[in-house]
Amino acid sequence: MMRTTKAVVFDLDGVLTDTAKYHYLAWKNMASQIGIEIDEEFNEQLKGVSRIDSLIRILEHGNKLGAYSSDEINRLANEKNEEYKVLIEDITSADLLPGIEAFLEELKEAGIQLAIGSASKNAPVILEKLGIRDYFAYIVDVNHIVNGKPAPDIFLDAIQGLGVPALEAIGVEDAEAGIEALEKAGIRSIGIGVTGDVTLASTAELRISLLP
Ligand code: B16
Ligand code: MG
Repeated sequence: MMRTTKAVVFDLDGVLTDTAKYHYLAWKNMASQIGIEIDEEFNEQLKGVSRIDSLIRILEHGNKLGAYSSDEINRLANEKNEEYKVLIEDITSADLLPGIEAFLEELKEAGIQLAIGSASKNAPVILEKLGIRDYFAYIVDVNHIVNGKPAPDIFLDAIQGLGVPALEAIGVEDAEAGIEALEKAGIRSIGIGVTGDVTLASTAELRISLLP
């Protein structure tokens, strides 16, 4: 059977590497400084969600959204990001999630185009640290994207960047917001630990044979 998939768009955090634990730690510390406690269950809602939107959800959770001006919100988000950057400083290729390197190799050999559709402004730096930057023909620059996940914009930009129609692409995501964004973009999904068109428990199960 002919494979119709010409492109794979990867989410980063939670798919290529587990930076979610560092996002959580940095948010938890920042939130507790302003008297808001968050736990791992609440943190699930922040996965795939942009930096500012994550902070807004935290402030809402603590009933403090009205207490901060937009300047203060930007300052708090910056503070969190400074701590996050320290936490990710020592990331190396040893931090790739299981099976990722083999899957990227398999896709490259098959001539499938690869892009990154991450909500993270830190994505380029993290890809360099992981040593996999060169696999990707296109990396979405979220600085130019107005609506983050669950809006489809990030993934629409990714396939446009590759020049591949939605029907010939598939996205790999670990967050509900990301699966919803793919759905709205008309792109099929592989969910890692989350329900997608194909659902996997772990990145170790990623194989080119799963692609339509
Ligand atoms: P940054 P993904 C997302 O990355 C994370 O899941 C989310 O927790 C984070 O808030 C967001 O990136 C923004 O990250 O603060 O580095 O710009 O899962 O879309 O790769
Ligand atoms: Mg993710």
